[in-house]
Amino acid sequence: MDRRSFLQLVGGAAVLSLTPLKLGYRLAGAQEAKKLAGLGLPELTVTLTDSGYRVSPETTPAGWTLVTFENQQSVGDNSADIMMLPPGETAESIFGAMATDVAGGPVPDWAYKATMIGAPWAPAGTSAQAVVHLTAGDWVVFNGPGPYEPVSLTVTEGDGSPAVPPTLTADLDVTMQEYAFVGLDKPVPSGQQLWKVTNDGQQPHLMVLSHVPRGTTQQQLLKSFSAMMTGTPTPDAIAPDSVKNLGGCSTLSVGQSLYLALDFAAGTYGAVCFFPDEQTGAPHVLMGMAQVFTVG
Ligand SMILES: [Cu+2]
Repeated sequence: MDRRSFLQLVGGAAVLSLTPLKLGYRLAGAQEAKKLAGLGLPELTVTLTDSGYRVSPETTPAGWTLVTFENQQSVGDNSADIMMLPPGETAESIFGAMATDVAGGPVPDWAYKATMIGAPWAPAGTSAQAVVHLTAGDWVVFNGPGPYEPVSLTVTEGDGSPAVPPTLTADLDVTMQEYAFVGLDKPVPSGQQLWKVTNDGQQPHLMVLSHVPRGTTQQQLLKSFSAMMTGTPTPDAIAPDSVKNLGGCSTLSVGQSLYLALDFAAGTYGAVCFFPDEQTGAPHVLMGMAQVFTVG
């Protein structure tokens, strides 16, 4: 597998599960939403419809920001990439590069260097929330594999709000690195919770959370994703249609963190990264970046 498939791979999760989740997961509830709204942070809504993205407002102050991702598409699951434009690039130059990639070009170097702060992942017809950190500058909201125009987001100098939201405490810290999710080795309690997700590695990473059949093992999860993505069958694989993508976050660049609101029912889940490796071009899941965890 080479780096040309970057865009398809980053959005690969959307391809794997086209059915909105009906079991095992509840959306971040009203209680959690109220708690996050109560922080008094600036709010940003990113909406994805079948025709593309919208951001509201289009100009927002720097600092920690409550992002609501509304997935108003009719099928599938999705997120948004929120990226500060790399030096010397414009939305047009990036969009042009993305279009070239879809046609088979290499993964552009800026994909590994750009600042990307993550956004929540949500099945069609649902919404999800996260608290993310925006710095002043010109940003774009886009989606590699989707045929959507990137939309601009202008972040103005803030009022010097603190680097860490003062009243926000995570229930769980999850760290992404090459090639692992650290912090998911113990069972996670069910119900509403806030995860702090940090990229402590040397490459960008993302986290798609999927409901998988009860009792799925770590080896089975890795082998199953490998089979799904390479087309090579493996004997004890779980069926692709039993994997339901239901949340997570889009790409975080090196050193970035976000706070992700989640609400789990008891069951077995997998955290998976599809970002293409800088050296091999293989999605990180093929290099072992998938973690089974249990809830409840
Ligand atoms: Cu990764």
